Formats: sequence, C-alpha cells, structure tokens
Amino acid sequence: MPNTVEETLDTLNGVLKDYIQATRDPSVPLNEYCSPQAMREKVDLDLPEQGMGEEHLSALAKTYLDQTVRTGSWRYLNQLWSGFSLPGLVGEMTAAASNTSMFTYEVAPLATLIEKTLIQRLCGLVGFERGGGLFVTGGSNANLLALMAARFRLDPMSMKQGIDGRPLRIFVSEQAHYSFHKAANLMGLGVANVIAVASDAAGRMSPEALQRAIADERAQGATPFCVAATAGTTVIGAYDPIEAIADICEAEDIWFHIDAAWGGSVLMSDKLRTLMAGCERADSLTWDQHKMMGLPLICSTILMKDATMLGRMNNVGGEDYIFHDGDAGDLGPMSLQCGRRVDALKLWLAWKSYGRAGFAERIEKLFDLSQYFAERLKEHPRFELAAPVASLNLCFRYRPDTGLSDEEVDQGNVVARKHLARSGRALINYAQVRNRPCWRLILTNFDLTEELVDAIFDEVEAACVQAFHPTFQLPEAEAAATLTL
Ligand code: ABU
Repeated sequence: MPNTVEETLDTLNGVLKDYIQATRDPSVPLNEYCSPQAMREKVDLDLPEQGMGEEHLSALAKTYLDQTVRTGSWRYLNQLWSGFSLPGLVGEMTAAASNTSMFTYEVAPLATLIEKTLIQRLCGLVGFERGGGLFVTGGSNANLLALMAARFRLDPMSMKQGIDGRPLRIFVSEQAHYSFHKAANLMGLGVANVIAVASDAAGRMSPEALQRAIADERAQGATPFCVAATAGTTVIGAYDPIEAIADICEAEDIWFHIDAAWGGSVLMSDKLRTLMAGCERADSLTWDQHKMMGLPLICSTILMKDATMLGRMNNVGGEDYIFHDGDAGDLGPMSLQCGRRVDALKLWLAWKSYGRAGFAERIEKLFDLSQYFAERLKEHPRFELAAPVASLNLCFRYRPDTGLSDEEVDQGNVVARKHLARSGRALINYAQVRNRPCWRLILTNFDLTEELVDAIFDEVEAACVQAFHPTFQLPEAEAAATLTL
C-alpha cells in the first residue's frame, strides 16, 4: 500500500486526537496496569532484521499510546508534573518537524533568539538584571551546572587542571533533591561532601543549623563553596528561608544557589512570588517550566546572575569545526551538550498564548485548590497531615479508628495507595516524611477544579476504607512488592 507523509500525518492526527480527548475526559481511567511480563506478551517488542515499511507508523504509535499512563489526566497526581498542554504539543511537534540543534545561531536562528528572550524574561522575574542562562535537560542538569559554577568561582583553574584535592563542601537541606549527590559524584567531589543541613517542622532549612555546619566544616579544614536552598522541596513542597540563607552566604563568601525546579514558577504571580522573597540575592537558580507551568517534559532552565559565567566555565573549544562565528551569539559554548533540543519553543508558544497573567492565574488557582484539599483533610476525622501545606504538595495519612500501631497505619496507607494506583482511578505517590511513609499528592494539573479535587478526595478515602478493612488483600504479586516501607 503506497504511503505518504501526508497519509501518515492524517492517520496520526486521528490517533492523537482520540488519545487526547480520552485523556481529558474526566471519566476515563489512567491506564490498565500491566506487569512487564504481560506487556512483553501483549506487544511485539522484537527488532526485525527487515523493516516492515513506514505504513505501520500510526498503528505502532497507537499501540504505544494504548499502553501509556495518561499523565495529562486529572487522575495523574503522582509527580511534580501533570496535564496536557496544547502550546506544549504544538511546540514539541514543530521542534521535531524542524529538527535543529541549539548550538549555533546559523542552524537555529529564530530558536536562539527565542531562547535568549525567554532567559532574559525569566532572569528579570528572578531579579537577575544582568543575568543569563540556558535551557537544559532538567533540574538535575541545572543543579549540576550551578555546582560547576560555584567551583569555577572558587577556583577557575579547576576547569583546566582538575580539582586539587582540597576538600570542598556543598550544603543543602536534608529535604533537598538527590540531584546534588549525583552532581557531586559526577564532578569528582564525592557524595560525602554534600552536607545535609537540618530542617524545621515545616521542612525548611534551618539557617542556624546551616551556620553551625559551615563553621564545623571550616574548623575541620574543609572549604565550603556552595549552599543550595530549595524553593519547593520535592516531598513536602517547602520553601527554604531565602533571605536568611543569603545573609549567611554573603557573610561567608559562598556561592548561593536556589533549586527552584519545582517552586520557581510562583515568580509568575505577584501574589505568590513573596514565597521566594530575596531570590535576586542568589548567584544561580534552577527553574523547571515543565512542572508548575504545565509544559511537557522537558522544559527546564538554569539562570545565573552573571551572564558570562556559563560561557566561561563551559567553553572548551569547538571553534575548529562548529563555532565559526565568534560572538554571533551561539549558545553552544555555554552548554554541557552539543546537540540540544529546542525546548524553548513550547514555552514561547505557551507564553504567547496565556501571557504572564494567564500563567499567574492558573498557578494561583492550583494553590487555592491545594489549600482547599488540605482543609478537607483537616476536617476529616481519619486523615492527618504529615506536613504543613506550603505549595501544591499534600502529604497525609489515613488513620482508622481501630487502635492500630503506627507501623500498621503506615503499611495500610501504602497498601491503599497501591490499591488505588492499580485501579487506574488515580495515581498518587507515597514518600517518607520524618521516616514514615505517607501519601504525597501533587495538585499541578491546570485542568483541576474544586469538583475534581472533591472526586480525588473521595477516591483516596474509598481506597483507604477498603484497604484497611480486615479482610482486604492485594493480589499476591502486588503485595510482595508493596510492603517494603
Ligand atoms: N525532578 C524531581 C521530580 C520528582 C517528582 O516528580 O516527584
């Protein structure tokens, strides 16, 4: 059967349309869970010696979509990202159709200017008036670049000569994301040199504990070179006290980074940006737009107060074959990557569509809904909050009125969470708060309404009531994997 690009696009259009419609239909479940073994039986994963031709592309795409978790659905509450974005889809498709790389202006002319425009605007919102930055592969990569910048500031020769054996220390909250450990490993610093600073009951880094930790490390002959605060911790959603940490970094002459991968988007809202008061005092800041701004993965940025820093610390050559145009404004020399996707396009399209005000309105609505959900939990006699609600993270437990021990309560909640997950009715993560598991529910889908939030509450409650019933049992295969707390 003859096949053309046009025919494939026409068929694919129908496949995608059906998928997106179903994903946004409130009554459609997330997915039907399928074990890896069952999936291998269901889908032909073999890589053939002779290809089958391009006629099957739309059918194969449908096979793939049929087995996805519908992360665009209101039922997907598992991660710090959720939802369907039309500008995001258009941006992704257009970027793939044009297939360029962000390394030179010559091959990515408008894309380079779009990226620079967005970076300047994001820097402006942070308060980095002469700042610069880059779209990166995610928050982990952004945090790595921040640590590299901090080390470069301490010792610019480290870029050419490597590290000189001095024990360098990074200070993060005990609630910080593990990407700092990954970065320390990758940079040859060692994960043991990431110092976890105590946090308060609300999950915020304690400035007093930070001050003490820095003094202790200096007393032992180590060199503190970076403090990373978190704006929106991964589990609880807490915002570290930025002004107090900035004071310490200034007094101690230490690079100040803010990991705002999750919480940075509050800078779009005049009402919510106070959560990050003082962020302009940082040297660098990570901000993922694929989280609270609803763009598809990956849309992530590293922003630096000194616009020249990324170029200086990453520029290792390449003029011999690719960066021919000197100061033409190529972004490649600033990046850890050579080939780099045009992730800026989808954010540009979304910003054109909604404006800053439209983003602010959406994000503010999510904060209101989170407070609404928290109130429902507080009013309910069987639910308890495991942490205060500072942003869109809701950490809580169900405690039945039957005199169960803490361990039994913990186990019951993890079982209830899996029971709900396997039903396809809602996917909600669980996490450890102060060494005890709890539900970690994230309300970051722009389609959410009070009615849907009520429906989520009802789903969670029903799953808990069922799972705590004395006769309830998960299927055997699931139970074995569930009960590791
Ligand atoms: N990059 C952190 C993502 C974690 C989460 O979505 O839960």
